[in-house]
Amino acid sequence: RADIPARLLKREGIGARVPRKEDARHLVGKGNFVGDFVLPGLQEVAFLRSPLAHAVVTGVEIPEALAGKVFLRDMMSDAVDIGSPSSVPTYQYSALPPLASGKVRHVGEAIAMAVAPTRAMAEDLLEEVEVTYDELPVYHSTDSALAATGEFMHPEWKDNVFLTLRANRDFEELAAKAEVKVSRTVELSRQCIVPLEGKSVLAYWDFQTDQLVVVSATQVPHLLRVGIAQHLAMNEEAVRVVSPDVGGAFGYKGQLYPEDLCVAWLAKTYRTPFRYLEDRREHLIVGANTRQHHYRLTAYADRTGRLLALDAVITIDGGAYSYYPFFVGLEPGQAIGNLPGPYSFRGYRCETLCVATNKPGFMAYRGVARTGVCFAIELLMDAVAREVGREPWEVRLENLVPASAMPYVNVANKHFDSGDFPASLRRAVEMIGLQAVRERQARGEPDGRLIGFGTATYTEQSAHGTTVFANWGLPVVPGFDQAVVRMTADGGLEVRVGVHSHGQGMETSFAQIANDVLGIPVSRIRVVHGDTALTPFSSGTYASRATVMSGGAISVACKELLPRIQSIAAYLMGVDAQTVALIEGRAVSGDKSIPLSQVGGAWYLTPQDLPADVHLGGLEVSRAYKPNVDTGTFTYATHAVVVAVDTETGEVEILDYVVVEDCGTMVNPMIVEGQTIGGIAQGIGTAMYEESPYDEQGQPLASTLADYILPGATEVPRIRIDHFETPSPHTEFGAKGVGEGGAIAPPAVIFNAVNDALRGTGAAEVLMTPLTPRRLLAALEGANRE
Ligand code: SMO
Repeated sequence: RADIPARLLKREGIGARVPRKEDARHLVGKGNFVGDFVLPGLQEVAFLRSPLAHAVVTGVEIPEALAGKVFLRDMMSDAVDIGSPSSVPTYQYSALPPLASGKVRHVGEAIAMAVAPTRAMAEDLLEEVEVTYDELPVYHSTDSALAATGEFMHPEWKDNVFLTLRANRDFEELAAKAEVKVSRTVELSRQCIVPLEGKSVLAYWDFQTDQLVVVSATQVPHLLRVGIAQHLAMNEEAVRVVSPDVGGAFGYKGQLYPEDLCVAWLAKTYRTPFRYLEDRREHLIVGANTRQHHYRLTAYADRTGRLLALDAVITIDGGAYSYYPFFVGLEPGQAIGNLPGPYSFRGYRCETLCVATNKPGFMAYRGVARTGVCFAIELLMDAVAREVGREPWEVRLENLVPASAMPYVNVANKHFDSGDFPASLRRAVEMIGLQAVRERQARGEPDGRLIGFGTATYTEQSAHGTTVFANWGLPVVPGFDQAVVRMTADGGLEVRVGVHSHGQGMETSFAQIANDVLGIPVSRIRVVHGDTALTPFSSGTYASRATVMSGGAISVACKELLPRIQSIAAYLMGVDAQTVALIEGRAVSGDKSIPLSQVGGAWYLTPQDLPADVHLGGLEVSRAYKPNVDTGTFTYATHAVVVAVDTETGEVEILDYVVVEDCGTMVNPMIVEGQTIGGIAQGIGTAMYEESPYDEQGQPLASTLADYILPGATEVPRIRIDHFETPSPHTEFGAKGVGEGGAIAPPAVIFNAVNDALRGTGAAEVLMTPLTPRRLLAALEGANRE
């Protein structure tokens, strides 16, 4: 291939800004979501939900006329409660019934379901159902749950703690050497995940294949299939899961939910189609919650601000139930493992409690615990800088793992593979023009607003290997992935993967990966995903893993297919296979070339044109792939922001936002930027707007989008992005994963910037998300009183 101009080889391959193939159908409203399916006889499902947060259900009365239309748990004898097993020591198991039996443990827990031709009719049926309750004490907070002395959340529990994790590495010894000790308590509020499309599931019986078909908005179609088979006592081959277009997932759609099981059970039992579509109010009340972490932190440093040790207690409000298969230990595990961030200190003590309360269960959300830990360590880092009287970014430079130390194993046993953390920080500071910002800050704004600068650097582990999952004690631990690639008779390519694309642009970027190896135009490469009948097993799309894992599998499969295509082409052209290159859908050797349709046509349709030995391999390859280490890849980034704070109204405006990120080899920089900006929009929501508070009775106080505030276009500033591109030494083409990163740093940088702006006002400091005007004004008032 030496004589082929690089321009030709790379036009659509890895690194090209190829427009997203999937956008066309969405831009004209032709996406195919669960809500779009039309099936004869389809019945819609509605759930009767508990108005109480904690109660014994003493009776349910269903009028006789509703027999066969309204269902309770005890009618579903072949369904088992959703399990959430984990072998992590200290973990207390919770069973999540598909419909409540005996007890309800949060407002909105489903007690009965009704089926009817429309959702409205199904809801009307539920009006006829009478439920009686005996109220129980409500654990509305981790404090009240920890104070409980009896009537714990689940049978056989000895307290209200899901699990406790502890780490201690050389803490006492290194803390004793510190000259400076800085403590802070910081907190992130409970929030919802709010994908555009809520939880959605449709199920029917396919009599032709004799299968239960579950069409679900899921990010883990194969794991959902495993889960449904296990929980409905079915053989896995009798279940097919289809995941069509999905309107965002973000962690919310990685679980087997009670509603999935109920709808699947109806279709299995009655062999007619049923569907449930979560509405927005249900999402805000019942949908898995996220982000709520509480940190008590102490940094031990020398007089220059160099950290020696970190001490932390993390408390996570885990809600009422642990889900399947990614149990409630995911967040505490990621929190204790990632709190040390990208820093090089060597003393670490941490205790992490995950407490059960009367709220919906807790789930990872884009960034998985790292939004919390980044907020915690980065606010603490600024506090240390203030204590030692230095620029916060300079103190960070002292503490970041330097490029010369790579690869580096940190105090929490994270194996950083490559990259230059300090350089990303320096570049971000340069891009934001810090000196000019400081001058502007000192000058003062004409309108009296205060200017502040904040920065944060984080790492994001992806491509977790089997041993990492196994250490979390999960029931499913596949740290690998697979791809099937098949050349068609007319020279096109089909790529089958078990991960699912729901906004990430994989239909484009995966085609680019195949194009990079086989030179087939992206327009002739079809990426098939979202159907367990058509795709190889995969644990699914989460943890920013798809490009590294499935992308890697596509690449190795294509590399195995390449010589087969070359040898057929060589025979047809009468040249040596070594001389054949594939470019833009043609096999090229010297001045000879043939279209790949001749290669495919010869193999599939006119094999008599080929010698027998060319046939053996075939033009379809299935390959499994995992990176060459189990410890994953580490994308990193520095975010930096300038804000203006109005101390009269409490409003904060983001004036500038820059990102310097390194996700290794970029398959499509345009998609990397889109992912980063989308993540930042969600991170701004966490930082400034989104909150799902509960009162002392466990009642959710934000149940519509009028009181659960999301950022819109006017709240998201223009974001400037620069890329470093340090290939991972451990992955197929150097990718590290980027899907979630953008959502990690926004709360940290925005709070650091606001606290920087408030420095002149005395002791005012904001330490809890979201940064509403009310919280900011309260911090100012509190400081003035002191
Ligand atoms: S929260 Mo993500 O889907 O790992």
